[in-house]
Amino acid sequence: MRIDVVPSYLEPLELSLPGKARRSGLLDLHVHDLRNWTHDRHRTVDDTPYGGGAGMVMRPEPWGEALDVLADATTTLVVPTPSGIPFTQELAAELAGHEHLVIGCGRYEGIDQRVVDHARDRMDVREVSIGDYVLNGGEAAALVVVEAVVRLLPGFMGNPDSLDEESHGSSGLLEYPVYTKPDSWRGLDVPDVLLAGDHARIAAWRHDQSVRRTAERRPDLLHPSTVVDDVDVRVVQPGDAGELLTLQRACWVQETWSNPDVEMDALTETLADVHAWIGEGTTLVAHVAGRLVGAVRGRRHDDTWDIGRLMVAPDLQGRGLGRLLLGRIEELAPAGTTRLELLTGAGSLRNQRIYKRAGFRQRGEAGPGVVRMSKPRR
Ligand code: JD8
Repeated sequence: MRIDVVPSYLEPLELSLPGKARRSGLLDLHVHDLRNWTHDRHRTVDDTPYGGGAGMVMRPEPWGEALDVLADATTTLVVPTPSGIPFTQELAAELAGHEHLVIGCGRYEGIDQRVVDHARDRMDVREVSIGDYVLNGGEAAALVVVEAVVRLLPGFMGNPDSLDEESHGSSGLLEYPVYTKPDSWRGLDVPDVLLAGDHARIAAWRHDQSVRRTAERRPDLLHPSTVVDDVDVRVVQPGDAGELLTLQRACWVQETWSNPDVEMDALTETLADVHAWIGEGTTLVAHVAGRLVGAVRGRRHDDTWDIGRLMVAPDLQGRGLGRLLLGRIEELAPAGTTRLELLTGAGSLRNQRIYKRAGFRQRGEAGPGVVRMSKPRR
């Protein structure tokens, strides 16, 4: 593969991985100074923006001439920009199959838009962003793109299988935690399963760790079916009360661990109390393989849809089931309600993270050790 990078000061490209790829002949890498395509004494590459505004814009002419020389119809022009499509492992893998990439690194407020518009009629152009934050230029992004693409070049990775187990690899899960010697360090031990040599149990543990991490940190990556196979979510029936009482007690015991000073009425509720609360508002229950594994209730208070009793069986937590139930009960918010609200333990940080990811924001205390979280109804 040949890669041309404009403009030039990308010495880091000489080091590390691209350097190794060059030495192994897999990569033909060239970096160029855009000023080589200027003709004025000051070698000017920028000018003031049409329409006014702060900063400078990169002139089209040097870019046009550079691409006339460096690119042709087989080229893919990659232009890092905060307004680009997300640069992902999938896109990196696609680009790794291309013959020639030109990566155009902008500076200042960006490159005159006509450069990309003109190129689109002549070659494949990808405007990409490496993340939802703002850099001062495209160079760092070019480094990211080059490294992510080059390491996928056929023949580059010593053991290509390891690519599958990586985050964002073919499993779509985040990678599992890794350990090496010593097996005990500063009082922290390596998980026994990794020392026992039972490869089937190690593989199962690693997969479970990957699913838990992904649900915890990137539930957006989890395909609903990965959450928990064939979840059936329906409106509660009186006959569910018994299982609900069991689930409730299990979940609230857990809540006492992270909120030791909070009075947990639900812990001492009886079957009759359960029948009472499922009689108010709308309660959804989730079943997996016929087992009641989750629940959530919504009740209307004036313009607020009051969400509560969100429970997930302890052995199935961390797999997105809570998000699933939260999303379902949100959808049932009656017309005329403008806000969604819920209460949770001040110590229930994991729950709060799930609610924050779902758009809820803390709205102060709702009593000793209990916080109120809410969000506008969509
Ligand atoms: C290229 C100029 C700076 C951007 C005014 C700050 C990518 N994920 C990303 N964040 N930022 C970039 C990026 C920023 C760039 C250029 C990429 C060229 N700038 C500009 C617009 C606002 N300044 C990026 N990929």
